[in-house]
Amino acid sequence: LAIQTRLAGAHSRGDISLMYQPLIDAKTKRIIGAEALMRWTDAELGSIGPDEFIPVAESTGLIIELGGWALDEACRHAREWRDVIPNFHMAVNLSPVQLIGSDVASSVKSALLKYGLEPKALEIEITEGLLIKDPLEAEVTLNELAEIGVSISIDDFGTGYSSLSYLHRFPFTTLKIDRMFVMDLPHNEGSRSLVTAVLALAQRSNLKVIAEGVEDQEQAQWLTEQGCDILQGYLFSKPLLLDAFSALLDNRD
Ligand code: G
Ligand code: G
Ligand code: G
Ligand code: MN
Ligand code: NA
Repeated sequence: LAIQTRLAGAHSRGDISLMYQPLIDAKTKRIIGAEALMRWTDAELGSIGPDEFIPVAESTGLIIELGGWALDEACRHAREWRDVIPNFHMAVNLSPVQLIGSDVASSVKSALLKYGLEPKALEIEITEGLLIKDPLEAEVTLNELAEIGVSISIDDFGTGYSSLSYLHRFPFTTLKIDRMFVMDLPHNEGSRSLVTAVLALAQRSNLKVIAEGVEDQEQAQWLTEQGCDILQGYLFSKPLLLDAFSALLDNRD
């Protein structure tokens, strides 16, 4: 309850921020984008992770305000960073609550227009919860987003209950392999065959693949050899504050 009360005023106090984790082109090992990740530091409660406060924000409906702000903020910086890296794209997490309970296609359109950002510079990440709970509503909203021309990725792929048929039913452009499957690569036989199968499926379906939680060179090399497009993880960088991310782009070789 303390969390719920404090969270209600967090945004207006300026206690909510975004961090940016680099997305790395597997072939060139260069930064080609970022995932925006929300952070909350409260004066009384300290720093609280999104795994803890996002569910609270979802159950109170506050996620619509917070998520709308995050979308705007991420688009603003994507526009700046696109001047530094021509094909830069920004990935933003959207909660199922935003997808169902708000006109998210309009918010996306406004944010792109406001900052003069090309649709393909924005990638919307969604988890599969929504697809299971309300597939009809999800289909309508995701088709609206696809119509705008933004990329749509399925986050945490492999951890939930989505069947492979979802990949065809919904207009996904990108699949993010959850770090649970990346963690034991390349030595664990089970992870290896799962990731190989996912990459083959993605190639046949024209989906881009991002591997999350890449922590060592061996994983990066194996994933690159198998045809994974984009790598994300502590090997390259942890999520960074705005200024640190800008500095990384300015100082790249
Ligand atoms: O060297 P530094 O700690 O700033 O690099 C952070 C990480 O970002 C490195 O692991 C590096 O591999 C990765 N990276 C990806 N693309 C680039 C780039 O274009 N320039 C630099 N300097 N680092 C990059
Ligand atoms: O940043 P971290 O890796 O700790 O994120 C943990 C979880 O919180 C991830 O599943 C991530 O998708 C989610 N998350 C982080 N930022 C946001 C956000 O802005 N909106 C939503 N809906 N989820 C987020
Ligand atoms: O949206 P999603 O749940 O995928 O958010 C990514 C989460 O994974 C963030 O909380 C981020 O801080 C975390 N993360 C990013 N890279 C790594 C990594 O290499 N290892 C681990 N353990 N966590 C990571
Ligand atoms: Mn994500
Ligand atoms: Na994920």
